[in-house]
Amino acid sequence: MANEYAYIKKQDKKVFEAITGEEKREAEGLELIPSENYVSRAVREANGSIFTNKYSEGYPGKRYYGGQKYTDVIENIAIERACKLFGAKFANVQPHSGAPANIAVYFALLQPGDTVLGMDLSHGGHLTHGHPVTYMAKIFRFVRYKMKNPETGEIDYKALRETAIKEKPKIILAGFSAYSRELDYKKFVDIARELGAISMMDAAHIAGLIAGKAVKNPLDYGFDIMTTTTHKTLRGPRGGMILVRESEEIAKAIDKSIFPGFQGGPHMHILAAKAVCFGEAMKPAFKKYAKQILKNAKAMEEVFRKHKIRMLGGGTSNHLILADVYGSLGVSGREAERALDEIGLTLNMNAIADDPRKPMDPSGIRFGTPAITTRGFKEKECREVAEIMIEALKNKDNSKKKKELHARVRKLSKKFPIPDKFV
Ligand code: DSN
Repeated sequence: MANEYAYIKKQDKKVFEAITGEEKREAEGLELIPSENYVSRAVREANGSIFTNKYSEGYPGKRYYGGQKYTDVIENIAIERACKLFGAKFANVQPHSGAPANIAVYFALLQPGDTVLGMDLSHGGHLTHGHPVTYMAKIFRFVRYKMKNPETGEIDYKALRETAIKEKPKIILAGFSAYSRELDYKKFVDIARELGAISMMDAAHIAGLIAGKAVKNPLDYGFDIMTTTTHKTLRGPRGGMILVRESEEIAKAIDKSIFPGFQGGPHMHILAAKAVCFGEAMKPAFKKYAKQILKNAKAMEEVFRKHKIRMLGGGTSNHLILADVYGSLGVSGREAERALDEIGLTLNMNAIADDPRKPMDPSGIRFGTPAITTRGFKEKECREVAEIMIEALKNKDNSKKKKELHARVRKLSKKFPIPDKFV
């Protein structure tokens, strides 16, 4: 470790130990949570920069505090790069994360009681798409669509259209956090246009794949709005962003909704890190990275198929796999998460479509390749990781076997250290 934490070390031993403990955990294990990644040193430097000191409510050229010479530079760079990367006319780069980005869109465009049509959480949607436990569900009315067939992952577009005709949503929302196939964007946009609804894509999981042109760009298919986080496949700092394809009216409503409607001052150090991350994502190396994420996920899929483990959607077309480990191996999602954690593989338990088990101990595990691809893993290493996972699950009570597998994980981690730079 460099002298990176010299001041914390002297000043606050407990925090220092937690930071260095996490550093070791990340270095020695392998990160398979599909919504996590390793950022570059440049992103971390910007994230830890002096801009954390500054208040800058408002937008470039229209702030409520003085001293904005450099904040405006940062925010303008971030906006310009975001628009270019995703082919959008407008970008708001201030959302603190993905949930606030989605919420700000709802408040920008809806009145209390208005309806949103989104993907069911248990079929891959996200909490902020109106799950009953969220505050948004108390304010707006959320109705749902599902997959037609969890074995293929195809969305039931016919039912989606019928529900839309019946429920008259103001927003038709595509996007997911546990879905492994590509959506038919044209169908969403056609239905929204037919019914005069706004089309919104939550691309949090796949923004990096879109930026790297490894998957289709929903904005090319006419989506009005695209929200995302910046810390998943996009490999940037923890944060969010809202892109508007072309409507100035929508963009203005969203800007007002973020500030002053919902958030206070933007986190300018994070905006600086977003600008750096977007700069990285514009480089040719990022395209290679995004494509490798998909190849690596496919390599893991092959191994899971070979071992006859059921995958929701029948496999993957993106960066993640949702495997029914309870149905296939009799190991619950929670047991699987724990067993794999013990050998240095981090992933998360996840409900599967129409899960017979409870959310806190579901049937599935969700894992993906964005982070290990950042470490330089190719198909060969990903196949090995998949084999290790399955062997560990089959031997979850065999401590000798698990020790052996842990050593293999350590060896791989050592061979592929977390890189400092990508461009
Ligand atoms: N927590 C994120 C994920 O893991 O998908 C989404 O909010």
